[in-house]
Amino acid sequence: MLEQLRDNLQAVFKNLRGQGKITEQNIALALRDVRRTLLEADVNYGVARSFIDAVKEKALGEKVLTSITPGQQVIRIIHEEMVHLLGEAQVPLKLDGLPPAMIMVVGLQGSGKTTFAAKLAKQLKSSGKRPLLVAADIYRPAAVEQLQILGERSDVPVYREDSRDVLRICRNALAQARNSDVNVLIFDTAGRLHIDDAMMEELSAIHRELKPRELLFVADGMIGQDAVNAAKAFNARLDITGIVLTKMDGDTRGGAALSIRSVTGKPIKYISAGETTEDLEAFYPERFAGRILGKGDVLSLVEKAQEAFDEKEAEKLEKKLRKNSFDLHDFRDQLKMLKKMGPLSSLMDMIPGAAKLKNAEIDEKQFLRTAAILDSMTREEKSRPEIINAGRRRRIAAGSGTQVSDVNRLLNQFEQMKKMMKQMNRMKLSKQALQKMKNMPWN
Ligand SMILES: Nc1nc2c(ncn2[C@@H]2O[C@H](COP(=O)(O)OP(=O)(O)OP(=O)(O)O)[C@@H](O)[C@H]2O)c(=O)[nH]1
Ligand SMILES: [Mg+2]
Repeated sequence: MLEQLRDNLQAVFKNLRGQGKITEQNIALALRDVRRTLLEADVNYGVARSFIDAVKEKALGEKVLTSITPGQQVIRIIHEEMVHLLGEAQVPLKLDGLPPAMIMVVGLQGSGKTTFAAKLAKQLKSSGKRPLLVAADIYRPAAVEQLQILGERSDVPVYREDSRDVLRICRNALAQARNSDVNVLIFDTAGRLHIDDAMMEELSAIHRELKPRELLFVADGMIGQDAVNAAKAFNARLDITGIVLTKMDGDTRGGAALSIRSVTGKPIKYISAGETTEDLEAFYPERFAGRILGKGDVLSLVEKAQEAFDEKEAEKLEKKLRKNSFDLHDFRDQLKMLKKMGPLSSLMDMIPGAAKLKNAEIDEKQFLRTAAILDSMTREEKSRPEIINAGRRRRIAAGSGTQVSDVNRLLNQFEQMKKMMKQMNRMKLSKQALQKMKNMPWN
């Protein structure tokens, strides 16, 4: 999914990261590349422009240039802005209120409405709802049959009727639902080749009468800006409540995904990347941005570690971790290497979910204090931290010009770190990434 876009952005980022010192001009050049990449991915022109403007403004306003990792900061801002562009938070379906909740599925011909309706029905069913699919496409020959088959496959009932009056079919379906235990109705409507007035009026009529809680526009992710324009037109007529992006498994360039929220002001609620039920996922802007940016943060962290650590050291350490024989000698070595990697907070920022670890508060001064404490320990103490009793703690504190509480804190930190490393061990990362991440002393 979106490989081309991701690869192109990664190339720009690599360039940015490689530069120790970054000037305003470097940023401008990098952003020009990002903009070109977005346009190549078929992102709406206006959307790409305001995206770049927003990133530029933040980058120049946030003292990025004087930070120690300016390249990283720019990438972080791009990530933030991308999450913003995609809508920030996941927006769930509104199914509350008096049952049955009604979901109307609309969109251009062949965009994947019927497939989506069946997938959604199945997901809702497995989450305990009792859905009914309504065959409201009476135009395309075999459309009703198709829904019937997909419904059977999903084990969800289908309401169908031999009538040429769509509004009547929908009305009857609702009546039937009210007389049964059905609590979600999903209307699969007819596709249009273009925005067509008569058909749009038909949808409007259903919408006005039934007032469905959700009016989902299904957009074919492969057709890029055409999908965005169609979404805009549907939204203008029908005031949609959300968007479903389909065919994200194909060689979609990503333009529709990145523009549609901004152009319509409506949230993307689902993405579908294949033809089975499992391929339908709720849309999370943060995750999606992560995909586009290639989980860049974790990768860049690994890259950073690669620069500072020597391969052999890393292997040695991994062996120790495997055997769980990581001790304070290693801790001391880690601190030395860590110094080469720059400020801790910037590293923390790069690990998803590590922000909370900041409470561990390892600042630069403490860094030196920690090193002094470690240097005041005997070899044996470093190899077997468990022997460091109260008397030894007092001696170490005196020797390093610190307090016993500092020594205690360090030993606690070391314990925490070992625990984190164990957790890291369990993370499903590539072998190489794992190896590098385990080298992070502050874990
Ligand atoms: N690869 C892929 N194909 C999909 C996806 N969703 C739907 N399709 C395929 O796209 C084609 C059209 O899907 P339908 O669900 O029939 O689309 P529709 O919008 O209901 O079409 P009309 O009712 O004719 O307007 C079918 O061949 C589906 O199998 C998807 O996420 N990925
Ligand atoms: Mg259909």
